[in-house]
Amino acid sequence: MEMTMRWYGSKWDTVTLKQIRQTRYVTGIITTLYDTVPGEVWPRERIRAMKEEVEAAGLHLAGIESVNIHDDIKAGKGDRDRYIDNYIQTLENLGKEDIHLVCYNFMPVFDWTRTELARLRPDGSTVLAYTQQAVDALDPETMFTSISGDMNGSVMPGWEPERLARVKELFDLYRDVDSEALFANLKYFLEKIMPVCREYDINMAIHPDDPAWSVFGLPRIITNQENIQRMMKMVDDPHNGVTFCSGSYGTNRKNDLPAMIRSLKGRVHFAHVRNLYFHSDDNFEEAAHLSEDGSFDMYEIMKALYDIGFEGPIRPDHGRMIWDEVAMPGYGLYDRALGAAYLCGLWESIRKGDRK
Ligand SMILES: [Mn+2]
Repeated sequence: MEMTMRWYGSKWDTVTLKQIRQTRYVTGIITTLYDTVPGEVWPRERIRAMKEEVEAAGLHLAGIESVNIHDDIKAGKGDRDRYIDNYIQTLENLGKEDIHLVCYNFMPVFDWTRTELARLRPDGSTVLAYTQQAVDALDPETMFTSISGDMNGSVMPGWEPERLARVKELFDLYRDVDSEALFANLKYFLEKIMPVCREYDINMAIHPDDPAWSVFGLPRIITNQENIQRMMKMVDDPHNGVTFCSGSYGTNRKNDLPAMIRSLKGRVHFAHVRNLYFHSDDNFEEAAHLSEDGSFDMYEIMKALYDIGFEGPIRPDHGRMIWDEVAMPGYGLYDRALGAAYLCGLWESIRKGDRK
């Protein structure tokens, strides 16, 4: 595996590539062209410039998170074929620049959803948190306003202000899209892009829905072992794979995370490993990566990745805000660096234990 960290680009991120390199644990960068919008073609020159910037800092560009999917594709409407052609062109440009991993999600309207971006913990750190009660008390527009107003001046991925203006319109677009239609639209998309993925050996890694259930009545399908197996089988190509995100699948406590990883042997192309602490089934907060601080057995998660022969990039996911850092919620340097060090330590002990 390669330890990586998500980075939004020098124009947006409070963390520098130099700082990431100095963690020493992290050698790879997961990034994106943050100022592109879903549906547009990523120019090859900009991809090359992004890669050169990462490499000039002594790091390796390990993959893209994300190339976002236009809502017309997810809803199966309007100009989806044109947007799929554009997506294929972007994949081709990435492939020509020797980039072979693309993370994406297929969530209608909302990306990941939290109801608090800075819940205070007893030690004075703050974390992202979710309660179903808070979601049930909000309408989608209020949700958007409250999330986008609480980001330490940053723009959160998936919560860009341009989207707020379109929330009503987006809900209309998905009015008659149920889970079955969403599966069909995902299949349609994947079948169209697989040839270019095969040609350039690009691994597509779908990110699970977060939380792993329907919010505001919108369908969500990448939520559990049964659905993800259905997705793997419906387009049965190794390039159709997953981002295994423990913090997203783990929102549903019925999901057995190590067992899910083992069922996805050969199809896990990217891993997000983080921990959650549950107050109840639908009230959770993002904990330190350390097993004891949350509800997941991080050793067993890493062991399952090791046992399936996982060789892709792995990254600590959202971190707590600690040591008075001011950064994009979830994306400060300090706690993610602690997470990276911890995950590297687990990996080394698992690897060496295996040799005995
Ligand atoms: Mn994730």
